[in-house]
Amino acid sequence: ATVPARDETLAFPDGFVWGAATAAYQVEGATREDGRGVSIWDTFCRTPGRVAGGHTGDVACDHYRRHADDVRLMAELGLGAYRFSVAWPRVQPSGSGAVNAAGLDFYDRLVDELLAADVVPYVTLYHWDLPQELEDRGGWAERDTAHRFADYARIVHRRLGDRVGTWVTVNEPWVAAFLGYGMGVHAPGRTSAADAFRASHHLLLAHGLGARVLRDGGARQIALTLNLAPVMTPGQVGDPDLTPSAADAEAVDRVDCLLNRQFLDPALRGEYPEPVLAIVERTAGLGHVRDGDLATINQPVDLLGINYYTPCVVRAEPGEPPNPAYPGTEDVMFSGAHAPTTAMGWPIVPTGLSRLLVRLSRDYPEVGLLVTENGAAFDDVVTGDRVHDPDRTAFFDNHLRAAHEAIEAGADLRGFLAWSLMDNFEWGEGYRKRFGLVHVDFETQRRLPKDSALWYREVIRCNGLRRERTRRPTLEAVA
Ligand code: GBH
Repeated sequence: ATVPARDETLAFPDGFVWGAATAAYQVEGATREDGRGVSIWDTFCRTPGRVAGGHTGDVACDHYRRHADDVRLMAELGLGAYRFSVAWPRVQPSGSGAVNAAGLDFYDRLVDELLAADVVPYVTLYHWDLPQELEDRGGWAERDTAHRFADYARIVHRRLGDRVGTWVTVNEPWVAAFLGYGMGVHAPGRTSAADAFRASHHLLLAHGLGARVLRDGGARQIALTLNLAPVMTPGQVGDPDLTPSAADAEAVDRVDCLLNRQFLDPALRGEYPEPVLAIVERTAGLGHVRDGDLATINQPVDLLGINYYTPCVVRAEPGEPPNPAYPGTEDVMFSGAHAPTTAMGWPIVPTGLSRLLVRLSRDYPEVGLLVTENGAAFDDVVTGDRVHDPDRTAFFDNHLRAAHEAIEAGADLRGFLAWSLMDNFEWGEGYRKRFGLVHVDFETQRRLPKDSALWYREVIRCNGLRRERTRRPTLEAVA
């Protein structure tokens, strides 16, 4: 096969990074193997009623044992990069002190296999699997956890830093803090708004302390990954009946501060937005925000990792009570977008990605941008050895077009990592929601690249998309 001529493709910049991502607890399994300690997700999964179907990550994709095959698969798909996370409890079973050599050995082998296959490893240090012993001492609501994270970062970097150039400190502090400590729908399942704000700050502090350790160790590229969502009014996502009012604009700004700028501004500007400080103060006080913390958090970073799935759609609704787990959201109505949704129920709004990227490059011009996650769950149809998932292909196609538009508008986007390499343990949803490019049969562990994976391989090979969409990007089920 030949690469189409440049003018037949929507070309991405030279050197654009194409890859896919996973996270340790979602794929590894082997939760009791080789000295791994217990994480808050092991505990959460064992608590009745927490995870759909009572599913756990005990086996997951059995990636801990099948890593060599999985790397071969990545090479076959032509991936240029693979973002994975290190399980803290494999490296330090109690979260501090003793190091478990077997745990580090696993990631060491994985990195070597990736490099041998020409797949560049991108390492995330924290993707939500906190060692249980640290949670027993207060978890992210306690400041000490940030210092323990810095020690752990040093240990991992010392072992892998000679071969791994790009490091993500923390994945999605908003989710870890607000879903884990505020709403209780993620581990550790706590429901205190004050603790959620404390956890947010300590996760940011962990990022700063970790980034400093990585920089001192000579890391080439350091990133923080945030779940970012453009905050939009219903009118901006296609509902013709609703035009934003001044009150809507205020609601949008407040929610943007809580969801996005609560993390962007400390990390990239060394300050909390005023409205966030006011909300934190009346919810949790500001005793946990110490002098010098913001300078620590504001370490130079090379990349901002963006996880984008769907916009946040809000409008003003005077009298609407705040979500008790999410103070500051009074007088705001969170509403769905008038758009088709994925199997998660998340509206599909590709323009949200272009809007977000352009806004980030305008407001935070110093930092390079990398999409560290984007993807969708659908109810895939397996027929023999094919998985027809045209909705997923259309999802990626449309989001990549949006990313391309943002690049043309000047956004410094360096790469795109699809979520996810393969179907895996989807947190509170267990195995019922499939985000993979590769289908996993959880009975047999057979891997089967979906049609979207074959399509993605072509995108990577051409470093771009065909100018003409090959099919209408509708959401109609497969014939
Ligand atoms: C990511 O988080 C995680 O990093 C990854 O591990 C996970 O598997 C993946 O997403 C898929 O879930 O209900 O319309 O208001 C995603 C963070 C936060 C994105 C909540 C969607 C709510 C959408 N998510 N958000 S909506």
